[in-house]
Amino acid sequence: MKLKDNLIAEHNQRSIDLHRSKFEFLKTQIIDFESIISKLIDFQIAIPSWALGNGGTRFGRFPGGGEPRNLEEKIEDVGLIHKLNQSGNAISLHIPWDIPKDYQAIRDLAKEHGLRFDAMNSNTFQDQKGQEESYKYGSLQHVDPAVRKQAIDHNIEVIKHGIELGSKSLTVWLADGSCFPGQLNFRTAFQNTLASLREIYASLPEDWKMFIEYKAYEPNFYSTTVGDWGQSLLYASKLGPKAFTLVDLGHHLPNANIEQIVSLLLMEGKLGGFHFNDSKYGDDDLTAGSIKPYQLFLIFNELIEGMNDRKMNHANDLGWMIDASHNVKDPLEDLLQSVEAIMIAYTQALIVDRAALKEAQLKNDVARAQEILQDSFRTDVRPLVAEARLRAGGALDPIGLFRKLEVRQELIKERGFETVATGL
Ligand code: LRH
Ligand code: MN
Ligand code: MN
Repeated sequence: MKLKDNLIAEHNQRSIDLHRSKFEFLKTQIIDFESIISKLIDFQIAIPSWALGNGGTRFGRFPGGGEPRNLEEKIEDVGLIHKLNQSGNAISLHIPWDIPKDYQAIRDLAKEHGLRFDAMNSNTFQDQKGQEESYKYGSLQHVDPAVRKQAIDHNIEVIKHGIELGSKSLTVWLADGSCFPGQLNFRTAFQNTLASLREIYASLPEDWKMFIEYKAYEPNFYSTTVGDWGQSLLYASKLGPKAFTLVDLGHHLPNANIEQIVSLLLMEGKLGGFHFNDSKYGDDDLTAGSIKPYQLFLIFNELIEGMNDRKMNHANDLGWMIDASHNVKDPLEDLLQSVEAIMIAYTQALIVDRAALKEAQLKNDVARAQEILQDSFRTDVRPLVAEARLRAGGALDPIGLFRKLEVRQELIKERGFETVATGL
């Protein structure tokens, strides 16, 4: 299903007056709104291929129908999101869930939708049909070199698919770890993993990055071999300049200070990118900003401070991606909400009075520092985000238009209700 440009323009026309009055009011409170708008237009968030259907939990799955049945339909769904909000111009693939059969056709389809291929994700956390060795006791960490070799070869294969599609990065997330004390030797597991990662690293093209994603627990419940940012940073530092740490917001122990982690990784030049989502308890994979929007803002506050300090390009120098799962909402609506929440947090962080904050910090004026941050967080920047979307050709109200056009109903007609779950 493809949306026509005139539908978006007509929809915008209906609410333009209300938008204008809100925007004019906000303009009076923000000094450099034009430069913020151009930053917002440039800022793009990649959509994971596995988040386009209903994920479910280990207790069940309740599909809403019309889910994409193959890579082509996943690209079409991301194209729909991008058409509506003009902020999601990339798709991140997971291999083997998304193996392209015809590279040229896939590249052409993505181009037609204005999309590029973000990080490629390898999968050594599941056994695939016909696979010789099992990952039950780990992959890159495994005590058996044959299992490690199989996992290394898989990652190299993923890089090859990525090269064909024009991707520039590989994300390695490992389920490796242990469920019980004594199950493995921590140092051997680390060293095996490092040696395996070195072989994968050696296959990276010159202009590629490797992202090492950490996770505190699950599916292993006693230890994880890339369990936190410290361990990820160790691997990334030992591997070399193309290796970076990837922060998935749901992969920390409760109450971790993620903004501080982000700040220090940036300082070390080792922050690679993000998997945005939100959580209350664990790796809940909920809509970004739905539970802890202040945390999301504080993360962006550190990002902007650190990126400006290092003269980094906000849009291109880090990998921005969503990693979410949807149990009770329409996946496309949920993803539109996540992108919006990320854009809002980014905008709120852009309007922080940095000179005043620095002054407050130097004077140990704690109350003033808090006022400055909360003043930005409590500013309703939605008209600014909507203005950027409007100027880029997107819809003023993406979810409103999605519903008005009955996109989901159309997708169900096209693809059926009983669609197969692809991916998680
Ligand atoms: C692991 C994870 C990782 C995987 C994705 C499916 O919890 O966050 O990024 O690739 O989920
Ligand atoms: Mn993730
Ligand atoms: Mn996760």
